[in-house]
Amino acid sequence: MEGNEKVVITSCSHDCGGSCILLVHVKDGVITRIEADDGEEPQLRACLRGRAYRQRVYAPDRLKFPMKRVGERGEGKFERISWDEALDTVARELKRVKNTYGNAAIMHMWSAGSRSQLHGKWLVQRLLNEFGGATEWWGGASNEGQIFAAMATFGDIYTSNTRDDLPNSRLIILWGWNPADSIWTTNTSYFLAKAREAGARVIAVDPKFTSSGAVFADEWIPIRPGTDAAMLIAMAYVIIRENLQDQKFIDTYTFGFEKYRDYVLGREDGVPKTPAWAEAITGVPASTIEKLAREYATTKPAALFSAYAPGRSAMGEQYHRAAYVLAAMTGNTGKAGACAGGGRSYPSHDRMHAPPAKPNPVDVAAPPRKYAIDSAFGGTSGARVHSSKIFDAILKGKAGGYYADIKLLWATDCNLLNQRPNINKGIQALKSLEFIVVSEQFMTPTARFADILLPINTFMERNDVYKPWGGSPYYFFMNKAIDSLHESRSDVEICRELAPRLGIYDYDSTEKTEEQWLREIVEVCEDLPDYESFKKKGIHWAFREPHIAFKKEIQDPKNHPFKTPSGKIEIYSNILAEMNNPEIPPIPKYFKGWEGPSDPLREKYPLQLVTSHYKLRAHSTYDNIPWMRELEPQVVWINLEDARARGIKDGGKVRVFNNRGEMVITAKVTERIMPGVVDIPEGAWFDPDENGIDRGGCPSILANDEHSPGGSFASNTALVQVAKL
Ligand SMILES: Nc1nc2c(c(=O)[nH]1)N[C@H]1C(S)=C(S)[C@@H](COP(=O)(O)OP(=O)(O)OC[C@H]3O[C@@H](n4cnc5c(=O)[nH]c(N)nc54)[C@H](O)[C@@H]3O)O[C@H]1N2
Ligand SMILES: Nc1nc2c(c(=O)[nH]1)N[C@H]1C(S)=C(S)[C@@H](COP(=O)(O)OP(=O)(O)OC[C@H]3O[C@@H](n4cnc5c(=O)[nH]c(N)nc54)[C@H](O)[C@@H]3O)O[C@H]1N2
Ligand SMILES: [Mo]
Repeated sequence: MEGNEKVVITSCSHDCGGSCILLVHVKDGVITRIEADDGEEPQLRACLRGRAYRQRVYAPDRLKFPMKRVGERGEGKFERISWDEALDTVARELKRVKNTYGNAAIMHMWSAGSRSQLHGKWLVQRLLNEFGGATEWWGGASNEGQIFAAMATFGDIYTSNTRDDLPNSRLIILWGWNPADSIWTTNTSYFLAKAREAGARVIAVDPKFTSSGAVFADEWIPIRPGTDAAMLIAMAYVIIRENLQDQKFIDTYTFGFEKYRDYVLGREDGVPKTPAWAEAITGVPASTIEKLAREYATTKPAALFSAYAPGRSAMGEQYHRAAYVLAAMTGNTGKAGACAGGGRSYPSHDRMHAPPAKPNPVDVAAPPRKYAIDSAFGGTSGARVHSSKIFDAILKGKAGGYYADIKLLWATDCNLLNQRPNINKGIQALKSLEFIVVSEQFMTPTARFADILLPINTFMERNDVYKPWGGSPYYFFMNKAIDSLHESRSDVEICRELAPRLGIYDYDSTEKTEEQWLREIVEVCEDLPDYESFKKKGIHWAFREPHIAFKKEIQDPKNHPFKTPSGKIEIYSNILAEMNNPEIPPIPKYFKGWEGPSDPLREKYPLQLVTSHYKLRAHSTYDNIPWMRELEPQVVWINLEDARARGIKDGGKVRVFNNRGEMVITAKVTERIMPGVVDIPEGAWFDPDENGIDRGGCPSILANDEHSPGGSFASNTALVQVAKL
C-alpha cells in the first residue's frame, strides 16, 4: 500500500438492525473503495448498501452548507448562509418560542437516521433538556406493540435467542419475517442456512412469498394482514383440544392459563376459536392451521419467530401476546433452539448507551400517559405524542386534547414527512408551524419544509460507537475515514456552538470533544475493553456462544423469577387487568380493529396494504443513491387475480389511492403476494406532482395516522384501491 493510503475499519449505522464490517480504503483523504468482511465465517459481511456508501458520501446532492428558506414553505427554494447566521437564527427562534409559549411548544422529532451512540439526536436531546426541555414522542415505529406485549407477558423486552442458536431448532416459523431482505442482525440469513443444513424445517407465514420464504422455507402460508392473532389463537385451540400442551411447563412457569383456555374454547364468550373460525378471518385453510399447530406442539425445540411487521397493525399487541403464549404453552421459552418471542436478544442496548441527559423537564412536569407500560419507547410521560400522531398534534394542539401547542420543530436524523403516516395531513401540519429546523445530509421531502437546514456529515466523517439493534453481543468503534466534506458538521460540533447562544455554559455542553464523549461511553460499558484497543480493533465481541433469552428464569425459577407481578410468564397479565381497558384485555384476544379484511370500508377500498422494509434502502436512506435505484424500481406488488380484475398488466402504471391520498406507481403483477393484499415497500421518497399525487411511491401518503391501543405504529393496516392508469 502507498504511504498516504490507509484502510479504516468502521460499520454502517443506518437502521436495518444489522451492523457490518466496512473496510474503507482511503487515499489522499478520499475514499477509493469499500471492502466487506472476508474473514472466517460467520462473517459480518456488508450488504450492497454499505458497499455502495461511497456514492452516498460523494453524492452531488449532499447538503453542502447551511441554508435558509427563501420561497414558500415546502417549495424547496433555499439560499446559502453562513454557519453563524444559521446557528444564530436557530438559537433566536428557540428562545423566542420558549419565552412566548414555553418549552413544550418546541418539538424535537428524532428517529433512526444514525443509530450510533454519539452522533445524531442524542446531543440535541441533551442540549434541549438543558434548555428547559421539549415535547418528544413515544411509540417506536418498529415495535411499540411488541414492547407492550413483552412487558405485559415477561416483564422484559429481550425475548429472543441470539441468531447463532437457530441451528439448534428443529422447526423455525418465520412469522412475518423476511430477514433475507430486512437483515435484523447481520448474520440472520447465515444462521438460517445453517439451521437448514442441520435439518430444521422452515415455514413462512406471510402475505408475501418473500426472498426468505423462497430461499429458506419448506412451506409458505399466506395470511391476511392483521389477522395473525386469530390464527395463533386457533393453534392454541387445536393444541388444547388435543392435549398437546406442555402442562408441566405451564404449571411451573406461567400464570393464568385457565382463563385463556376458557376464551380459546369459547367458554368465555360462546365462540370456540376453532380453525374454521380462524379460516374465515385469516384466509388460512382450517386444515393448514391444524397441521401447523400439531407440528409446532410436537417438534421440539421449535422457534416461532414472531417478528415485528404483523404487530405494526391496528391491534398489533394481541398478535405478539398470542405468539408468546403459544411458545409458553408448548414449553418453547427459555431453551436452546426455541424462541420465547421474536425481537431483541442480548441487552447490549442497556449496556452501551448515549451520553445520559438530565430528564426532560417537559416530560417531568406532565402527568403520566394513560395505559402506559414501563419500557415504552420514549417513556411514559403524558407530554409525549405518539409517533404516528405528530401531524395531528401539531394541527390540533391543546384544543385537540394534546399536551401542548407545538410551534417549533427540530428534526434530527428523521425523515418525518416521509416516514410517518398520512403525508397530506403532514404537509398541512408542517405549513402551520412557526419555525422548522432540520439537521440532514440530503434534501429529503422533510428537509424541503425547513426554514433552516443544517448540513450534517456522514459516519465516514466522524468517530462513533455502535451496537446492532437486534441485540447481538458485539460492538463497533466506527473509525473516522475522512474529514467532513463541504461545510458539513457533526452534531457534537453543532451542539457545542449552539449551547452558549442558548445561555448554556457548562463544560459538557460547550467544551467536551468527540473523543471525550466517546471515552465516557466506552468506559461505562462493562462488555468493552479499554478505549485504545477497542478503537484500534474496531470491533469487539462480548462473547461468541448462543445467548438464550429467559434461560435463568427457566433453569432456576426460584432465584430468577420473571419480572412480572406474579413472577411468571403472564398468560393473564395483571398489569393489563389493572388497566381495565377492554381493547387491551389481560389475555390475548383477536379483535377486528380498523381497516381490516372485514371493515365495510372495503367496498370502496378493497385491498389491504402492507409496506414492507426494502433491501435497497434503510427506510428512506439510500433511496437517492443511483447504484441502488439501478437494481430494482419501486413497484406495488399485486396478485394476478386482482390485477386481471382491474385490467392491470405487469409493468403497467397504476393509481393507488384511498381517502387520505393517491400515488402513481408501476405494478408488479405476481403470485408471490396473496389476493386481496398489495405491498408498497416503505421508504421511497415522496415526490408530489402539481396535483399532490405522489410519483415517488411513498406509502405514507396512504397510511392511517392511528395507533393500536397498546401503541403499535400501524403501518401495515390500511385499505386502498388500485386502478389502471
Ligand atoms: N433492508 C432493510 N432492512 C431493514 C429496514 C430497512 O429499512 N431496510 N428497517 C429495519 C427496521 S427499523 C425494522 S423495524 C425492521 C422491520 O422488520 P420487519 O417488520 O420484519 O420487516 P417488514 O419487511 O416490514 O415485514 C416483514 C414481512 O412481514 C410481512 N407482513 C406484513 N404485515 C403482516 C401481517 O399482518 N401478518 C404477517 N404474518 N406478515 C405480515 C411482510 O409481507 C413482510 O414480508 O426491519 C429492519 N431492517
Ligand atoms: N409506511 C411506513 N412507514 C414507516 C415504516 C413502515 O414500515 N411503513 N416503518 C417505520 C419504522 S419501523 C421506522 S424505524 C421509521 C424510520 O423513520 P426515519 O428514521 O425517519 O427513517 P429514515 O428514512 O431512515 O430517515 C432518517 C434520516 O436521517 C438522515 N440521517 C442519517 N444520518 C444522520 C445523522 O448522522 N444526522 C442527522 N441529523 N441525520 C442523519 C438520513 O439522511 C435520513 O433522511 O419509519 C417508519 N415508517
Ligand atoms: Mo423500525
